[in-house]
Order: sequence, then C-alpha cells, then structure tokens
Amino acid sequence: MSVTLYAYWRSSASWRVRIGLHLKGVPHRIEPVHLVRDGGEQHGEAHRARNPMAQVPVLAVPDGAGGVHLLTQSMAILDWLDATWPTPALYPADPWERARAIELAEIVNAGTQPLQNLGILQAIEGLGGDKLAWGRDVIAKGLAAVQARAQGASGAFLVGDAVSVADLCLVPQLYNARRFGVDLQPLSALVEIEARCAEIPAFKAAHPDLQPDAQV
Ligand SMILES: N[C@@H](CCC(=O)N[C@@H](CS)C(=O)NCC(=O)O)C(=O)O
Repeated sequence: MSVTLYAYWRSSASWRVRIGLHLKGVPHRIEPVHLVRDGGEQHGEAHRARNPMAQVPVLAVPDGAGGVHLLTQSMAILDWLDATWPTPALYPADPWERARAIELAEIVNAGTQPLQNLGILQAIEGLGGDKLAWGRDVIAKGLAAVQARAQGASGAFLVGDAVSVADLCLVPQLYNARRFGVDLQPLSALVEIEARCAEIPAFKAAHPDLQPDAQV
C-alpha cells in the first residue's frame, strides 16, 4: 500500500508526519499544497474538500475499492501509522512513559503550534499586531514548558532513550523557533536532543529542504 501526504515543505505538522512515514518505511508520495502562493492553495475548493480546516497535512489512504480514505490532524495520522506499522514504535510501551510522550507532544501540538500558525499570524497582522514578536513569545513559552516538563523523563531523546512522538513534534518546532528568532540558549537540552535526531536517516529525509516543493 502506498499513501499520499498532502503537505507543505515548511509546515511543521506535515513534517511530523513525514518523519513518521520515513521512520516506519511506509511507501508514500508527497502532494504539495502551497500555503502562500496566490493566497494559499489550502483555501481552494479542492483542498477544503480534503480538509475543511484548510490546513495540511492530509493523508490519503487507498480504500481497496479504487478510492481513498482521508485523514487529517497530524496526531491522528501518527496514531494510525503507529497502529498499522508498529515498528519502530512512536509511543513508549510503558503506560506512564507513553502518557509523558503525549504530554510533551501536546505542549507543541495543542499549546504552541496553533498559536503561531499561518492563519493566526495573518490575523494578528490584520489587527495591526507584531506577528514576529507574537510568534517568538508563544514559541519560547511552549518550548520552555517542553524542556521543563521533560526533566526526569529524558534520556537520549525527550522520553527515555528511544525516539517518540514527542521528538517528532520537537524538531519542527525548533526549526520554527529559529525562523522567529527565539533565543535557544536557555533551551540547550532540547537543542541537544534535536542534534541527536538530526543524525537519524528518517529525520534527515523529512527535512523541509529535501521536499519536492522546497524553495531553498
Ligand atoms: N492540528 C493540525 C494543525 C495543522 C496546521 O496548523 N497546519 C498548518 C501548517 S503547519 C496549515 O496548514 N496552515 C495553513 C493556514 O493557516 O492557512 C495538525 O496537527 O495537523
């Protein structure tokens, strides 16, 4: 089975899913959705039919009858990938560690990224606000919380010594942190984990610069 990921090279939520696909060796194809050009392809009829939130990622999975099932929300997609291709696991086996990994992932997924999403930044700009200062503040706060909450859980990676869903959320968020000029000095524990992830072939392959729609 080969799946299709509707994605944008710099979308952090798409990036999480790309890492998952590569880690598990899932055959896939990337279908770019340009979030900026001409006001954003995500707002077009074709993409809204895939995702009424007008966002990426969206995963299209063959339904076995010539059509596809669609799945939105990176965390739901990662959960499905993990259940379908269990190795390597994205979630620790121990129930407490599993919950800790989800906790750290959700600080990014629910508590940080949505506040600096493109649509929100455009709205802030429209209201006369400073979108870069806003983005910098919310990312700095979110990542500081990840680092604080990871204490006692981390080993080589955010939770223990194996990559988990928490690391899949961390790496793209750190990339966004740099784009917004967040001071990473106080976040050195996270940057060290990021460096370890960067050595893993799946993380390398999922990097924005290597995507078919990359503009580098
Ligand atoms: N909760 C969603 C978030 C998706 C999301 O925010 N996607 C962003 C890119 S990272 C997007 O498509 N933004 C388009 C826009 O704001 O217009 C997920 O995890 O998939």
